[in-house]
Amino acid sequence: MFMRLGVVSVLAALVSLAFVGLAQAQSTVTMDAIEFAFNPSTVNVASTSVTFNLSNEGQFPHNIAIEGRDGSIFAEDLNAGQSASATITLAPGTYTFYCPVPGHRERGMVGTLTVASAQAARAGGLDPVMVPAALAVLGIFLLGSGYLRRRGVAPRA
Ligand SMILES: [Cu+2]
Repeated sequence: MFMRLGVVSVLAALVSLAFVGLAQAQSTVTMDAIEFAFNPSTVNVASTSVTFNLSNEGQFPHNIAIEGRDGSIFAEDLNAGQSASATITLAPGTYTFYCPVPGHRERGMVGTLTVASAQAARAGGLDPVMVPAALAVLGIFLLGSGYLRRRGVAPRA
């Protein structure tokens, strides 16, 4: 009975950690563009596949470009009131992003995007793929050891 309670609490702790891991793996950047700023202007993601949801809350056209990457994220600049979504792949690292419409970057439409590697995401939290895998392995191990214990051949825990 004592053993079973221990297993249940360990599993409960792992499941709650798994949810923490999923929360930290979020790879969607939701931003507003106004004159002349992105809000937020500092964003962190834990995936190399990054989805940008941009809503133009300003009067002028806006877009997003990333330093060192050709072209704008959205094929067309977003007009006032428009919103759009696009997904790009970025290697882990820290990037400067800005509005490519002439003059907007200089007026403040610039920000910082940090893409964490899977390894860094694990260090900061838990990897969303590894956690369920670890839970599955643990479950198989627990089931197996319980089975063996009933057979009287398991080593003492
Ligand atoms: Cu702009």
